[in-house]
Amino acid sequence: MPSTFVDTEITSQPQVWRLAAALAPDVAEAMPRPGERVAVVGCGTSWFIAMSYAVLREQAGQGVTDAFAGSEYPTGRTYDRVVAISRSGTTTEVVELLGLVTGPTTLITAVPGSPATEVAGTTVAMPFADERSVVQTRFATSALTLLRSSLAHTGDTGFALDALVADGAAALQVDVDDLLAAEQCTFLGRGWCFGLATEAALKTREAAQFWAESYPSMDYRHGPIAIAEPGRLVWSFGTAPEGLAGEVAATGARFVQHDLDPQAGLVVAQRFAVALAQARGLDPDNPRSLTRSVILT
Ligand code: F1P
Repeated sequence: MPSTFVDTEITSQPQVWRLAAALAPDVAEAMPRPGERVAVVGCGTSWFIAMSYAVLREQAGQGVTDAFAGSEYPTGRTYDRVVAISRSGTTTEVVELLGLVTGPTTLITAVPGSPATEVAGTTVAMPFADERSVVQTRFATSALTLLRSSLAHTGDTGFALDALVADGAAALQVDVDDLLAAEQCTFLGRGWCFGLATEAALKTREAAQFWAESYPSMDYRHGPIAIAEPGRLVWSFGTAPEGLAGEVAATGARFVQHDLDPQAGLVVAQRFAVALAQARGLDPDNPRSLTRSVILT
């Protein structure tokens, strides 16, 4: 199998997460303070990372945190800070929104000097997490690592970097080959894991043109379970609701779950997406119809 940029980027994640976490104390001034009302925005993968962080920050008791797609930010509302996540810093919705917001803004990006940095109040740059593949993997998880580390600096969240890195390394060893014959996958998660499930589904659609869906785990019974049948996967991030594994098994679908930090669990799904793409003869670095960022004219 030819080596791809995304393979290298996926594999580098545990090491790059350490770099992202090490940045947290240096950029504390740019990050949301406990008690602030915060909106977190991004597009595509960056939005899903925003969703995960928003739940984690609220659960940590650090203040109201809402996540929006860049295009859906409610301009009538007032927040103490807007945090934008954008690997490229060129995504039109994000650049326009940062130009529009009058209060404090923080941009988390891989690229210093991008158009978004020119309109952001403060920029946190992580060039070490940038990627050659169109499909995002390590920038997204590194941004999440920075955000999780920042929360841990301002409160007791139970976040342990060494445990995360160890789980990330373990995720690189999980066998995904026996999943590749599946014809469909539904990813599930509760709380902050719903953002991860949504990202996992996007990854398999982007990289492999594969039919993948995502739902909050508890909502899965409210209709989507009708899709489950033999030959399909239901893949859960984090602890699954009581009884769900059995209900899925009763449909004949395969229930998939890994006993890892859910962020490391996402790494397994990234590897699944890339392996699926390669099994289908696709180039996961250059998916059809996609570009590194969406720049509207
Ligand atoms: C966001 C993004 C990617 C997506 C696609 C288009 O980019 O939506 O998540 O995979 O390639 O761009 P960015 O704002 O994080 O650079």
